[in-house]
Amino acid sequence: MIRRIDLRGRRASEPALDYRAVVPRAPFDVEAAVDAVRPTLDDVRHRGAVALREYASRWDGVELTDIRVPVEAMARALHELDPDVRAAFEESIRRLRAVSEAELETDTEVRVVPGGTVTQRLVPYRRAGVYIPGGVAPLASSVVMNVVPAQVAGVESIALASSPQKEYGGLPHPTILAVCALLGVDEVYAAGGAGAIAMFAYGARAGEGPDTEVLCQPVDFVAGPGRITTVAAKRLVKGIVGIDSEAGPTEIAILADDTADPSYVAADLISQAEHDPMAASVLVTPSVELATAVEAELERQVPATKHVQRIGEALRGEQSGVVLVDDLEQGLAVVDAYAAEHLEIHTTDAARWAARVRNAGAIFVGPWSPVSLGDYAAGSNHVLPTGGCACHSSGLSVRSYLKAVHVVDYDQAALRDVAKHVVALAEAEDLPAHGQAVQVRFGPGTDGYA
Ligand code: HSO
Ligand code: ZN
Repeated sequence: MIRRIDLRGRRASEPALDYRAVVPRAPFDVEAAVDAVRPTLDDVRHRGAVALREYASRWDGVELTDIRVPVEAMARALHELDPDVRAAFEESIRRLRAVSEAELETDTEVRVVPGGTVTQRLVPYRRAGVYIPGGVAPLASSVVMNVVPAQVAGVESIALASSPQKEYGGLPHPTILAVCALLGVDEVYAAGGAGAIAMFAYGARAGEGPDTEVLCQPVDFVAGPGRITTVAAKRLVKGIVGIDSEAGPTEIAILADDTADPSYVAADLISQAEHDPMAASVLVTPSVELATAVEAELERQVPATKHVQRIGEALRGEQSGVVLVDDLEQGLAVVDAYAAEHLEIHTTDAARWAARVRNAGAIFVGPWSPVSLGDYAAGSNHVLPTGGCACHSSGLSVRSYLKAVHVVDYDQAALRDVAKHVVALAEAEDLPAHGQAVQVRFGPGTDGYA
């Protein structure tokens, strides 16, 4: 069901960095998809809604008259939402909002010298576009995860797109629409994948030609998960707009010792395998007994799951495995090299091991903090870096929707005081006009001259 990778005894000869080469990793070649989506982006850029309607017909099998979803559709979806599911979303929103509000940083003003300050002002993007995939599993929880931090950051205009569903008369999935209503997002489009990303980046007109009315204004920042084509489209528009980190197939790594409960470990490995045949489930343990017990649990639990086919494929895939290590110290080096999107720690002193982890999208400590809790209702965000990107990137948060602007405010005396240094540095770089721009403010013979 799941392969074993035995790293025992190999630590001395291989520094931690080499573990990157031996840990299992899903092939996810975004570059290969870039060329395939480029024509779609150009098409939407030039033909706006006309192109989006053609794609809806070709890819989603629906004939759309309107790409923009009427607000009544959102209200209706919320009205029809199962009350238990509504209560669950409300709690999920409440927790993430509480965490996000606490994370909102304030501006920092530094008085560098008397009369000279530099302030870092945090400014939200004016307008953000959120894309939510609507296909196999309509991830309505991702609406919460993308929209709540944007709202807390103060983004004043939020547009959301999700692919039109034949089953629902060409509207996005009703649960997605209901969550939009719960969050007060009223600008929603029935547009999928690369087409939606192009619409956000370039804006789109309702018809062909520059005189037709605008369907969607361009945004400053695009967030949201998607298939490889959506990721490729985001890579192509990066620079025209800001984007959140590129998200590939989901990953879970579990660092566990012999105190771990094999049924919990197996269930958690299965939970993320449920997303995608390409999802990665990795157990790292020094305990052969635990490894054997977890493998037995997988054999027992997987056949009872609803999505047995894709779970089986994910667990059998080259991206998944049970990694045997000499001890937890080596295990820590391995999980750090792997840099999982989600890392669970099931060991004695789990919090102490967790504190030593450098690379992970999010860390789940102990037996009562499974990844599924974080997926829905912990208060943390489930949009996290995958594919080893946790070495350099963070999960989505309020900070993702803010940019920092330095505001420089010096008075005459403070500028005069530093003028000679500015002039010296300008001359060292052979850019004397830079120095002159300071010197011109002070007459000859003042301290402003070098
Ligand atoms: N585990 C996914 C998020 C998700 N799970 C949404 C269920 N719904 C990536 O972190
Ligand atoms: Zn999940």
